[in-house]
Amino acid sequence: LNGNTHKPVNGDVVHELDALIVGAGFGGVWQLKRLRDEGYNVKLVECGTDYGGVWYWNRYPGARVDSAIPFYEFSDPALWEEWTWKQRFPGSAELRSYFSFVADKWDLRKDTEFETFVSSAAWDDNEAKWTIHTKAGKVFKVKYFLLNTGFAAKRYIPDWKGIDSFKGTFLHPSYWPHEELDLKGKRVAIIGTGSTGIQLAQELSKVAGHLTVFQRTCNMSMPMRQVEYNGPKQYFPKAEYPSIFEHRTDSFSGFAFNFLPRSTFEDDEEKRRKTYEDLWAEGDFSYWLATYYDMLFNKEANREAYNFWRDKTRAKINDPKVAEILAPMEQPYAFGCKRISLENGYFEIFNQPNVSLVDISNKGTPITDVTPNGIRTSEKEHEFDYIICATGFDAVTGGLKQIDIKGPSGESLSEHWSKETTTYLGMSVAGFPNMFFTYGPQGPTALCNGPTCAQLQGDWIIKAMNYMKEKDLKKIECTKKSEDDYKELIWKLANASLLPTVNSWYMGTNIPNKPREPLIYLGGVPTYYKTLHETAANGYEGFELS
Ligand code: N01
Repeated sequence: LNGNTHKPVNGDVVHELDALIVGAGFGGVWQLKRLRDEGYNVKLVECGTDYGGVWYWNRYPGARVDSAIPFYEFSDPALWEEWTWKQRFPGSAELRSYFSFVADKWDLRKDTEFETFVSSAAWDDNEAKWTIHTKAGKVFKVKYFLLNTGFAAKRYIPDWKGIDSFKGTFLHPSYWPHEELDLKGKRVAIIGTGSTGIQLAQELSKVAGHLTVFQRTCNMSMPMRQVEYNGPKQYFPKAEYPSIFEHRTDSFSGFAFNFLPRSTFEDDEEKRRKTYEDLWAEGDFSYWLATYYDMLFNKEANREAYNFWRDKTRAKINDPKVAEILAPMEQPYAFGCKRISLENGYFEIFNQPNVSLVDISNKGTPITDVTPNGIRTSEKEHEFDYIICATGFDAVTGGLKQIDIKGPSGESLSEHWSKETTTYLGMSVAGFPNMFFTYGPQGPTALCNGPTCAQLQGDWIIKAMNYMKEKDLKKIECTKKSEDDYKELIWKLANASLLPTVNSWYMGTNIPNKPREPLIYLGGVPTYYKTLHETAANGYEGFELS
């Protein structure tokens, strides 16, 4: 380490830095690059063995981003002028190659420590610094504690009885083995049909002897129009990139598209149908995030969007009983209020003889336990060699709460958030000075393209740190009032939409006993960006600086 070190009385070597960044995904990598450019003495620590964040961990077959390039990359010309993608929606391995390229280009490795899990952090008010401990016993003392742990740092596996008794292999996809698994001819179960379950099912249906998909709730997944590139030509000419990157923050979700400036029923049926067909044909999130502006807010408008999706989807499925489980005639929940996935032949796999679907909703045959041979539902025991538990994450807050972070009062972040999650601007918490996080609770997070959010929030944090430096200040902390007001805003925005009507990780309801609350800021990226800008322009309004 290049930072100053000294030995305190207890014998620990303490590494002194301006800032410690946790997490080597888009957020952490951007901050390391930017803070170093600004002259800060800073390190990045990561518990994996390489860069990539979710793409480091999620290497299951078929893992692929469903945000198109060039939106899903950094805006630095030093990168995009040289880098070319092989696919419009790159796979996990290509994304890891991209991160390696970025690390070399920005010379990040000398300031990154891998296999380093931050286990605790405590604020010392006298010194106005964080003391941070890693699992391996390393100690850092820093002015700023910058958490970029992402929304999916803590896996979730339901506590079914008998999991440990299973004699085959039980896997969570985000811990997929680095060596290839030979599933040829094997009996494979996938539990869960979120983005992960869908991507895995598409791939494993090609190799498994028999694949059984256990679905509790249908996924209103839409087609992904993949494009392959064999040379420098990309989806958009590179000459357009500066403008594309500049305008990412003008879009509700940090891409290039915005909702249509008219409501669903302003168009007659024919025009509406044509609009839906055009958006559908684009093959990315357009049908979700570039459709009529009232789709996420008005029940009837939402039903119209659902019905179009349902009919398109049912047309792909041969067996009407299977179609009724995958795309019910009666709308089961508000379209787009649970994360939409992009699929590539997912629904068609259920026409194959080696694939079956089990409805584990309350209307079907729920899972009762895991047995030595497989999975028991309320109907029967299903036997497997592999059980893949694609049941998601203690999303958004789980990764932060699993670190024992204590503010000056001695209260931990986990205690602070035990009944409800409170933040200011989705980046800071009252009682936890000089600590910021990105892509976390009450930011645009899940409704924002990852790199857009990483840059937007990272730049704001760095600007705040620069302001502190200029004014020779030591401590920045949001007030309880600003936190309370912000929470009210989060609820107000959510309540104006259909989001709270649906169970999903957006609302924290995927984890038993987790508070039911909106974890995402629903005002859209442009409004969020404006708020951040105004807060900074007003001398960091809502924060106490000393
Ligand atoms: O997790 P999920 P994920 N019994 O929480 C089911 C991003 N991502 O890993 O809907 C039975 O979405 C659960 O059922 P239900 C993306 O943002 C992106 O798939 O709660 N089933 C659901 O079907 C995504 O949203 C990409 O009824 C249980 C599934 O498990 C986020 O990561 C790729 C259950 C969990 O789905 C998380 O996705 C992958 C139980 N007790 C992920 N508990 C791309 O970019 C849960 N389930 C493409």
